[in-house]
Amino acid sequence: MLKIAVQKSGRLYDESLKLLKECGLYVDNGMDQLKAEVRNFPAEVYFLRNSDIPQYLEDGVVDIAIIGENVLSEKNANVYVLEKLGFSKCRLSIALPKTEEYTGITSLEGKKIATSYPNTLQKYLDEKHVTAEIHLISGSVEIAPNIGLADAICDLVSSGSTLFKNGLEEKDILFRSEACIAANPTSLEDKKEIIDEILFRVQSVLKARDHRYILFNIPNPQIKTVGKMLPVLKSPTVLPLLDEGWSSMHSVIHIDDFWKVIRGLKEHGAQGILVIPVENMVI
Ligand code: PRT
Repeated sequence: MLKIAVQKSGRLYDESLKLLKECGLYVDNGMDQLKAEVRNFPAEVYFLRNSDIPQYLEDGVVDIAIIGENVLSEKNANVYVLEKLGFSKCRLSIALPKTEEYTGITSLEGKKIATSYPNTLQKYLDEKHVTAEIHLISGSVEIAPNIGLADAICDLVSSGSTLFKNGLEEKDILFRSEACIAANPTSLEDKKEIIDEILFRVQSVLKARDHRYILFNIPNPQIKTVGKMLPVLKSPTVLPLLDEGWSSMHSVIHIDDFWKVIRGLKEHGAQGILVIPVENMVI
């Protein structure tokens, strides 16, 4: 049995369960359940508090976890990050009231900084040879400067709207984070086969999310030119249409190339362009 930890509730919960589902793991979870079996895979899912997961992972209570890199870094957890997952992206930043001058982290020498990330902040200050007073706060860090508790804050930022609402400005980024899959080092050896299987599925799902399947009709004289425009995995599929002189071309493209490719196809006479999401991609 592979033991997988996910956040019990909060920002990581929905995406974590969605990913497991896309990987073909169907979790029978009811409300407020702490543990749930996976119906069709030898695994159990543990629903835990985000902040507790690094310890459970390090102690081997769970084998792998879906967790923010920021938490692993703060807890200095002895675990391996196997794959970044591309969601819950945020940055751990220094922010100050808008009116305060900031010319770099040395501006905070001798100042008070409120944070829920004392270890990451202290490490950063040490690297920069800055001495500052760290005030540990577990929530609503953003209000600290307004109530005179601190001169600056060090907190997670994603959209920046919380900082804005509190009259603060992001000045420095200490750390960029996103959700990842992390593993206990011993489990990586003892349960290598099943962890490899999960990782293989996750990588296929992530790859598929970045790609689209396209198919279109094209006049035969344009096939070669259009073929060169498609950054395909191997070579595009070309099938004859009933209408003489026309073919149907199929390919898979990366979303970053999407609009450029579509425009080029139209310019070369492509018609009936269909774009389809890819569920899984094994290459
Ligand atoms: O209670 P538990 O221990 O389970 O969880 P938690 O309170 O740590 O969890 P939660 O759900 O708040 O966050 C889980 C994870 O989501 C974090 O550890 C990060 O990896 C990730 N994440 C991504 C964020 C944010 N973005 C984020 N913006 N976590 C918190 N925030 C907060 C931030 O602290 C600030 O208060 O959102 C506010 C700022 O957001 P913006 O959009 O206004 O900039």
